[in-house]
Amino acid sequence: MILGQKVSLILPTMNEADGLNYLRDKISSSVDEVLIIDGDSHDRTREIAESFGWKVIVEKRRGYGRAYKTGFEQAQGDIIATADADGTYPVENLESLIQELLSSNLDFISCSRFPLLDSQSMDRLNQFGNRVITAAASVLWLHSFSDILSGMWVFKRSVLKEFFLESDNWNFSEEIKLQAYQSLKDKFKEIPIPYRSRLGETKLMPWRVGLENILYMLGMRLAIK
Ligand SMILES: Nc1nc2c(ncn2[C@@H]2O[C@H](COP(=O)(O)OP(=O)(O)OP(=O)(O)O)[C@@H](O)[C@H]2O)c(=O)[nH]1
Ligand SMILES: [Mg+2]
Repeated sequence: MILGQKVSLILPTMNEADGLNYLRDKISSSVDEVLIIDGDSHDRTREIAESFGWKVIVEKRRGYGRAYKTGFEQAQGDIIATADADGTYPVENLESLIQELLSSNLDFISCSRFPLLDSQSMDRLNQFGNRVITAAASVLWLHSFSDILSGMWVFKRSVLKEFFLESDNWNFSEEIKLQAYQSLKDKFKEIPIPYRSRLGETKLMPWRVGLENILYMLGMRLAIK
């Protein structure tokens, strides 16, 4: 609990045993529930999460967005926080991010990885892709975004009713931020965070996903999606 608000942390997983082990001690004691949305991992992800007392929900339907939508249906917190389960995002900063959310009367914080504090933490291709896709979002929405594909968000659960989240796949990350910006305006804010190198294997094919991200965004802007 932080300032009387119950906090849920949602971590989607696909074979992220190393990441979960690493994150365990970093998660603040003010997080009331940790929800693991597992896409049928075949390593020790589920076993490890259960041994930490975290709630494991198996979501066999594939996709990053699908995992989050299932997590949002199950989360009990007044405040929802998200992060990859690969150790990249600073879950140790959650308490201060939530305090900022509440004290600044925000509804949705998207944690920006840029400018990267450690240039080694993301490979060159991903840095380039993130910049191009974020620039495209900024032009299309006439708003200067700094990281449209960040996977760490902190928001009031009550705002979910304002969103219509359609994507089941990687487009989900931009979709939720763009909808948050559109519906919440100045109650949406990007806040810089440090980003670390990934533990374990990536689940993403960068060229294909990058192209899909841009097409999805165009579709959203033209209201085809
Ligand atoms: N439940 C579930 N989780 C998924 C799925 N795909 C990816 N994930 C998890 O979603 C998170 C984001 O995936 P990543 O592979 O880290 O993608 P990324 O952050 O864009 O790329 P990296 O640079 O490799 O970190 C990780 O915790 C994955 O384990 C899926 O289909 N189902
Ligand atoms: Mg990741």
